[in-house]
Amino acid sequence: MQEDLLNQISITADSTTRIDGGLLLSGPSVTLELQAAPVRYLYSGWQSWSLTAWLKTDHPVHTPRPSILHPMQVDPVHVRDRCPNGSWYGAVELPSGKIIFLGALNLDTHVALSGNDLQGWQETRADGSAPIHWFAAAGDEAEIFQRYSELLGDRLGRGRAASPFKVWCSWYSLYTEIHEEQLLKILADLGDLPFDVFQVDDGWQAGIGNWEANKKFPSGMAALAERIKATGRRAGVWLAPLLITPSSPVYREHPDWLLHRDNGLLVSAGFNWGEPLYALDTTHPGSLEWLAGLMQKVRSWGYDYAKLDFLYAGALPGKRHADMPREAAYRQGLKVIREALGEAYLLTCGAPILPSIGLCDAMRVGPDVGGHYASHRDDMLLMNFAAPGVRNALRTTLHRVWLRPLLHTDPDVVYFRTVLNDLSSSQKSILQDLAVVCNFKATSDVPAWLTPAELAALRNFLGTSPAVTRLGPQTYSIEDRRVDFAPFIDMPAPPGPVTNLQGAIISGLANIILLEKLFDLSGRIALRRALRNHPV
Ligand code: 9PG
Repeated sequence: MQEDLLNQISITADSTTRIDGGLLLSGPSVTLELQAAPVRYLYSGWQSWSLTAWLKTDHPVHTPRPSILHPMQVDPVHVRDRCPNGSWYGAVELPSGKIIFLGALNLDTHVALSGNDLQGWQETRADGSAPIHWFAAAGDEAEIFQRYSELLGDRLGRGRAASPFKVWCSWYSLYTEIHEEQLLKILADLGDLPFDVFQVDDGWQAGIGNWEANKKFPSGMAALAERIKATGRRAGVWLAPLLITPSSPVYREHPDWLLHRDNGLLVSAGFNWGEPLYALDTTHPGSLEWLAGLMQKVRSWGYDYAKLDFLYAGALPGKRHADMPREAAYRQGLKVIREALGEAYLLTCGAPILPSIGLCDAMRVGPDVGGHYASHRDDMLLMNFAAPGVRNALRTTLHRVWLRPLLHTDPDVVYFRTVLNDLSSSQKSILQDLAVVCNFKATSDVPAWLTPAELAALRNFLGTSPAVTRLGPQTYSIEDRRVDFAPFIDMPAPPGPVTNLQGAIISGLANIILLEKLFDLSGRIALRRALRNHPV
């Protein structure tokens, strides 16, 4: 049946070979000429947080706001493309309901729908690089992705097979307001809850690019790892190793390690922590050596679970010490990191998807969750679906469950608490169901914030492994319950002209660095106040 459909499509490629489940095409650019105008397009976001979803083709292609966040939320190279498009792969749904898929088996590739042509091409070719291969298929979405994941795994490798850990992560309760004494209190309060990993998130470091304990961790990071391991758990730690901020020593001492533009200025990797962000050039021998040393240091402190974040920075477009395509350059850096981490478990986050396959054990496959479901500001004014929030996280994660044979798919944390949380009980449960579908369980809930019933629900969640079966697109059975995620992940209708104008104004303000800093500061003040009212 699917072969028939592919026979009806005229294909332009250097070569076409029939393989199990579809066609193997080769060539730096290929085209599938479709017979009818598609009704939906499967957008494939570049990195963990980027929107990935089936969207209607009669919706305009939107550019998320504000642009200052583009490098850290989407692929900045394609953010203003007007055709439906995505990184490495794309698919269309024809009016008949049939799905046609085109996916690259090489990095630095892109797919777009131009008129009725589904096109794939490689952005940059390195001299003498291997031929580019593509998988083209038609038919059932789940079967197509099953086959695509096999082909990718054969080329890029797979994570180490052991089952994922149950993780307590500090971020979604305490954010950057973590300190030693408070984390030790939580560690003690976790008691015999079956967490395998206690993961210290952002907030322990002296600075981004300055990976030493700050004043809030007076005993140091090795002592903390020791205390964690004494409870029988793995010690986990967060780092953003490929980011450099102006306040970090690397910025002052090794400007040549940073990713530059052709005009000699630095490539922006976004804006966060009240500072502009820059990227390490992962082809520079100096930065590679520094990265390996950093990973060895973290290992020597006793951490054997690394959440490495903001990794997209290594794959941004720019001028590199060694001239090579940006994703190949990133992969070279990740390989060095992986080797230096030895046996430690590696969770990648903010990571370009295909270039990370085979070099990590787990990957965050959606944007951050948060104590809210969705926001008018992000959905309607900014059209930003990479922003933190449960609906954004559900939507993108569900479209990436197909990666499960290749790595552990991290959907981000779930919540059981009512304290400092606006989610309804059905929103909390659907998020818990997502974690079960992804087979990755984590929370940031502070035991002291949980009622006895919430604590019992958390214990039950961690202690059980319900059977999951996929029933259809976005529908699963979990034990004997049918769970339909579709109503939870609808895309809001595009904004009207007035809302759009309001959004443009807000976005313009958000692009002003001083206002970004104020926004950051006001967030911190609100958080401190909330934490004062809710002691851990
Ligand atoms: C720590 C956090 C947590 C979290 C990560 C990541 O687009 N953004 O502005 C953006 C900022 C932060 C962010 C995601 C997106 O969160 O996903 O789990 O570790 O960093 O700072």
